Amino acid sequence: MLLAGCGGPQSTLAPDGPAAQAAAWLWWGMFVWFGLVLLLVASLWLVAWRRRPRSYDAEQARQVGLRWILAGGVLLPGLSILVLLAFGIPLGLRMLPLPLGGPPPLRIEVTGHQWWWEVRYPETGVVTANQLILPVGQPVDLELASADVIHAFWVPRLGGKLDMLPGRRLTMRLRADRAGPYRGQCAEFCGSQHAHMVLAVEALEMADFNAWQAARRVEPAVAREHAAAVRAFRPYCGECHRVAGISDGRRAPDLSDVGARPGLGAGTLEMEQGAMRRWLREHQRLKPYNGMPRHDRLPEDTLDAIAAWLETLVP
Ligand code: HEC
Ligand SMILES: [Cu+2]
Repeated sequence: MLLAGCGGPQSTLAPDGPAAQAAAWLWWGMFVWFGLVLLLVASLWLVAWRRRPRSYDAEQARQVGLRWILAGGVLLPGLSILVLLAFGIPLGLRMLPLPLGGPPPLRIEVTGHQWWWEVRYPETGVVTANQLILPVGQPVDLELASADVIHAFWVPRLGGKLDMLPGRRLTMRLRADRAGPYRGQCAEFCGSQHAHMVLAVEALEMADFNAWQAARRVEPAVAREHAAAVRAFRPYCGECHRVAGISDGRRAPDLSDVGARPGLGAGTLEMEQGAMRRWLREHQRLKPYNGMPRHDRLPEDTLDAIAAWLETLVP
């Protein structure tokens, strides 16, 4: 059980990029150094325990006490902090968005909402939610912000953690060295559904990434069997949600590619058979107090028709 945190999709100890590698080194450095300090203190304690007590007069006792305070309370912590700074500052520099020699890195805007993630690619105008698609092997500058309270961006296998603050944009540079899914999680308590604020990260080979961006710029045509669902969606759901070419709501996750997401409700439901229908009917039970009202006004078969259409929205 003690080793359970040492692996898996969200482990800092399984880094897959330079920023995460630096954080992992720092972790191991701290582990070794504090292990040594623990050993030292525990050995001193054993020695003190086994030794016969000596008798001091008041002045000697003051001297000995002072020596321990200086060594154990000033020197040892001071040295520990110096070692950590000497080790940590160069590693920290690797996480900063410093200018590179070549062309500037790809920019992606990630905004935290209670309780979902908005993801924008300003260069192409592509928007998605609750998932972050990255190219492999490329440095990426994530511009982090919040629309309401303080959230924190953290994909432990790719990099450090950075707060997302209302009214400010902070930049984090990441690079994923391997293709594949990673898991991120809001890392600053942001309300009752904070735990249901998972970010599905997917690193794609450059060609696949470009293909995804290109596919996302084509507005999907609506098949005839979904026309009624779209008519019901546009005036009500469309107030909050955007679907490219259909509606332009900005208060809720962009749904233009919702059918291709690995989950719904930022990690609340896996995207499996029937998940969309279940989410639309039961979202306030599955994720209480989330920002979407109950859809009681809509007949259930309309809701199911909308779910069937949304499932077809894949890039
Ligand atoms: C008042 C605004 C509002 C309205 C109206 C609204 N939604 Fe939502 N919707 C939200 C918010 C906010 C979320 C994010 C909830 C969360 O995960 O915390 C959401 C989430 C969703 C999601 C999950 C997206 C994802 O990636 O996890 C789907 C699907 C969805 N809504 C569909 C609909 C449909 C269909 C309708 C109309 C029947 C609708 N919504 C009406 C605000 C709204
Ligand atoms: Cu949070």
